[in-house]
Amino acid sequence: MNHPTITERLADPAEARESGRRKIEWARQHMPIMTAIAGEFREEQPLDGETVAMAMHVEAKTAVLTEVLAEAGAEVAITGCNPLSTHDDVSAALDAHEAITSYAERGVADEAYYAAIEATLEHGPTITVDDGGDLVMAIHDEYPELIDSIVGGCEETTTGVHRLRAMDDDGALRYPMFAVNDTPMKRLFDNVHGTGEASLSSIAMTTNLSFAGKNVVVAGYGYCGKGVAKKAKGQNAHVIVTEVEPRRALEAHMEGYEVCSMTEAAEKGDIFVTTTGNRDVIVEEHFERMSDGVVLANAGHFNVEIDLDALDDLAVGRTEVRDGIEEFGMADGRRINVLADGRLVNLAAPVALGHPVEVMDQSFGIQAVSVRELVENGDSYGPGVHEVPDELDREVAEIKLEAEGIETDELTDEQADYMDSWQHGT
Ligand code: RBV
Repeated sequence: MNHPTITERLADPAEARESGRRKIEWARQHMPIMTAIAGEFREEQPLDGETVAMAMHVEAKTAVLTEVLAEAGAEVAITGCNPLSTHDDVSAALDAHEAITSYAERGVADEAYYAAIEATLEHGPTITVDDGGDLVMAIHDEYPELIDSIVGGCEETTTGVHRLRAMDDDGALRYPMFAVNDTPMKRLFDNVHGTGEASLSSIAMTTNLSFAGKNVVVAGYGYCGKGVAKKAKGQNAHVIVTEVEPRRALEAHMEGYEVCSMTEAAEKGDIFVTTTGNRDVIVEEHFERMSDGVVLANAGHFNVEIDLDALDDLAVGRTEVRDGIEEFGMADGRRINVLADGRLVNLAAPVALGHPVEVMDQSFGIQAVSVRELVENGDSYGPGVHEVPDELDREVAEIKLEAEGIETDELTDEQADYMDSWQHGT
């Protein structure tokens, strides 16, 4: 195991640790779900003897999850799931914890990025926690010998779950994986509000431009696209949605958004945000139609939605016009600005902080109870993709409602019977 930890790579790890620690403490203060789960985990030590490997966006909220898993008795090895989303100071603060090793470092090239994933796996995980599926892929491709001792894993994001389902359909997935992304407590909040707010705030902070009065093109009207569209409308933009799925296109239409093809949208848009999870969403024919000064940002997991190779081919020059903004100059004088190298803007822009703390509290609350479930009942899940049991999702929702001081009604026995019965009519 010779890949260096973040501590070994930093010039002043002590200073970094101190700054990272403050970020983590701030996040933890605003994470009532994680605080409640941490209390239970410290007392009951459900992960005693387990080794958890994580590949996630290494910043303050993720650090809270990492520490809570360590507090539950696990040894944890962590690395990034995107070369630009790591906060080195947070990574250093995590690495200082006796049960945690962090290999995450911001801005590393591909080779070091994958070497860090391998270093994480050298710890011999019994549980994996992924955002995008890199650990699961590396295990199946290069470390299949680990599979026998792995109880299971958790996947955070839509793209990762999509990859896992494709793998499962091919009969290639060899251990149980929870689709954390698909739970209501994750997807209805993180994907919608988290992606919406964090993407727009990162774009605003990076460009210092307003959304008001602009044409904002949102590619994809899934959960993430809905969030981006709604928040952009809330900031007085004219929102244009592009879709490939007819029902989603109609849904966007009935929400009052303009819906058209990307070919048409390319001519109208001032700011473009891709949220599809697919590749080649904005390509050469679109770049050719765009106005001078447009801003392009991606909010999907991978940097494949905007065809940067084609844009580079068209460009006569490339200039970093502001931190996190690259201007591609076209032969006819138009300028096309790309944020954060086309990587997910809410995490990879230089000023990005990731999703708001409150939504990550929910997502990571589900991660924590899913890991606990794997340890407690892992034997009952076969290889493949599994839904997180609904009672775990409810458990996390109830902790949050209590923390917010929100009371809900309860079904009476008569109501519960009524809902379960098929015999009642008029
Ligand atoms: N995400 N993590 C953060 N740690 O700040 N922000 C967003 C953070 C996750 C989110 O859950 C989404 O599913 C995934 O990043 C996409 O990679």
